Amino acid sequence: MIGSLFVTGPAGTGKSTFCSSLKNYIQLNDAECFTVNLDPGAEYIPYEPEIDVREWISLPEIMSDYSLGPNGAQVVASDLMLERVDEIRKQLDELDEGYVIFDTPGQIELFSFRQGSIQLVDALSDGKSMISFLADSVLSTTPSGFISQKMLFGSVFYRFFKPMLFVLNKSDLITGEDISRAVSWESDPDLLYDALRDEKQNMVKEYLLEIVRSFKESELMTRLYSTSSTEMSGFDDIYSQMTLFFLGGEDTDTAYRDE
Ligand SMILES: Nc1nc2c(ncn2[C@@H]2O[C@H](COP(=O)(O)OP(=O)(O)OP(=O)(O)O)[C@@H](O)[C@H]2O)c(=O)[nH]1
Ligand SMILES: [Mg+2]
Repeated sequence: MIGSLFVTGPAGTGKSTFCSSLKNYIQLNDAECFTVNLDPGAEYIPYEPEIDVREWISLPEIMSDYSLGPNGAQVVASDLMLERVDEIRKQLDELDEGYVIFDTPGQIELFSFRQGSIQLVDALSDGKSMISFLADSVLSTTPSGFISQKMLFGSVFYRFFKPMLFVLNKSDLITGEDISRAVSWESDPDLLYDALRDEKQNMVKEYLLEIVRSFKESELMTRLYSTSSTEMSGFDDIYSQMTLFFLGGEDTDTAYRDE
């Protein structure tokens, strides 16, 4: 394994399609790349995963065995995935050398908020791994919406303490101006602060301004990458960050948990 990337983000932000597009992009650049579906509840995925947890875990079976509804069954499925980690690992070890992209469940809390996911990520990575967080592009056009995505990003970061890629996915749905503005908010929190002060959100303004202040003090402000699977854009930046991290170059990982 050259390196692993876990693709996270809120439901419907395009995670599975992103996995598919990134895999295609990497293969077009003459590197091996494999995909692993870690979403037991996926009904349709837009790529052929080399490894698929649905081989071991069936949501309909969990619902009937445990008398659970779909959400309760997803929680049990997340825990059962941990019990299958050796089998997933065995299949990973049989793959050729290459990048491995992991698609995670639609409901962000099932993967990103659960303690067991740390063990899962560690067991399925060879030391170094990265996590991408796909933000909702339309939500991210307003300062308050951007902050809501950033808070979720922070929850994922503080769960895993891994190098993160903050991605404005489905960027084709918003204007070039919206993209530039969001990118500038990420690189300069003062601009986010000023934009937020101008937004008519009086009830919560003070609270959100405090959050931006705390972002400024933290490691949470990184860099925002925009991607679109529809336009096949932005994957060059994602891939170059992956090669930089996994194949050397700059030492980008010293602040993190497992290095
Ligand atoms: N416009 C646009 N639509 C996209 C893009 N990527 C994915 N979609 C669409 O968004 C919808 C959801 O895409 P998925 O890839 O299934 O998203 P997901 O985050 O994996 O969804 P869940 O796993 O159910 O949370 C599908 O209809 C995709 O065709 C994109 O870059 N641009
Ligand atoms: Mg998906």
